Amino acid sequence: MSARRGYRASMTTQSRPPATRAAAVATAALACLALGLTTVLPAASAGSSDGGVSAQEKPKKDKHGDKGKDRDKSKENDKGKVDKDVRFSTFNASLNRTAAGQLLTDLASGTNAQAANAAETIQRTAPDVVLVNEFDYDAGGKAAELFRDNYLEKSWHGSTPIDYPYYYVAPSNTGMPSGFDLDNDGVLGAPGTQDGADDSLGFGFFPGQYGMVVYSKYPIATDEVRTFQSFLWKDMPGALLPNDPATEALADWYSAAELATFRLSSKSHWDVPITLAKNKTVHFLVSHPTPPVFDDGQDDRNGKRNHDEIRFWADYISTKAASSYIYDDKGVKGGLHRGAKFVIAGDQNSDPVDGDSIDGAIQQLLDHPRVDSRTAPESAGGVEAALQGGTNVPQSGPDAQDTADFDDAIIRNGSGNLRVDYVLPRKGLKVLASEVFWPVASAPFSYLTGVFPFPTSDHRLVWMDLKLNHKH
Ligand SMILES: [Ca+2]
Ligand SMILES: [Ca+2]
Ligand SMILES: [Ca+2]
Ligand SMILES: [Ca+2]
Repeated sequence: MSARRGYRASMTTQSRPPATRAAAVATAALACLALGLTTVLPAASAGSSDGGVSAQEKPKKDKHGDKGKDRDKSKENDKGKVDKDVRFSTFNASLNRTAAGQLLTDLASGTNAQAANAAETIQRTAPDVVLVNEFDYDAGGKAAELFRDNYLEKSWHGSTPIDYPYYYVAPSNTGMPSGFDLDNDGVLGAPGTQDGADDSLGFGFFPGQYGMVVYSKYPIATDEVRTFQSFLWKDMPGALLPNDPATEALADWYSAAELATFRLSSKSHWDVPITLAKNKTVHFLVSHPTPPVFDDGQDDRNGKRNHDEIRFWADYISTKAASSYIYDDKGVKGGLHRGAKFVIAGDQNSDPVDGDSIDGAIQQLLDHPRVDSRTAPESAGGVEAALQGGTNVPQSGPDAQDTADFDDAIIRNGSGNLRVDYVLPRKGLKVLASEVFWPVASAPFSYLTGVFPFPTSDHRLVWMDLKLNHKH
């Protein structure tokens, strides 16, 4: 979901070639391992409609002669030599729909223009590992497979199809009935209504709306994935629990009974270990904290939840003491072990200086002693888009670092364009290159980003190349 909607047109000037990259190298076909893994989640909340966790490996295809132009000379071998970099990416692709099952229908058709644009955006930037935010969840992982088979593996406007042998999806708190009147409007919202969406464990009109999926060219250690969908907000020490301003008691927006079921994550938080080679694992830490907006009133409960959803990863990668309160959906306690490599990715819905998130929310990660945030991905298109004016004018954040094209109208309290999508590596992982995929209007592929109403998404794909040895 976007922080804001509504919009004006943009203008054109300079041009810059987008990043391109060759498809995967040839590999012999492997035996098909169709893993229908199911994880039983603890019954931590009323009305849970959690489905199973899905992950899949599929046989790799022979792709002889499918090399194309390589952005990196070190990739010019296809003989199994080690290459030097891995591209991590985050992309809020707006592959959410208004009704359950609609995304499946769109993806099954193979002809949905917006899905094709989302796929082409991924193809043109060719990440090795990508988090897709706003991707409606279904229990069988069917949408993830249809998007891969019918869109990512097809050519659009002459693009090179991209092959992801691995993906991971799991349930989301969005649209899951809480059984409580969480927005305190006096009514328990019915499923599928606006109030039902507001009263859900995470904002959503049906279970799984605005979910997410990870695609990878490298194996995902599915057995070692940790999910934090059921972690309760109240179990975070010093949680910014919202206050009902109409009462004298503090931090009482949610009743004790509500807090006993209220989950921290508005969607889910996943630690997805990516196996680059034997004993070479990178933990891809992904989430999509709630926008700090909507009908909050004085309690700013979405801003506070956003802050603490971001804080979760800050604690997870911190000392044993700081992460000791954390438990995952299997009941395993604690954070990431100290030596582990990680990349944090996602639409964090927080700009470092502009927008409506709580001051310091994203700095919990940007200024974290174990995170290297020195490289902020940039684009020329973000600079051009700031000419939309309005709220963009008084903003102080660098326009080149913006990743989302939000409403700029001051009269609507539009947030303007913001930096909200991040790929943040652990300190010590060398950053080789990075970009926000946002071509200026006159440049190739600007038809993928466009202007409101957007052809693909109001967010831009962000990628970062990290120096990491790996096979093939
Ligand atoms: Ca309500
Ligand atoms: Ca109060
Ligand atoms: Ca805008
Ligand atoms: Ca901005």
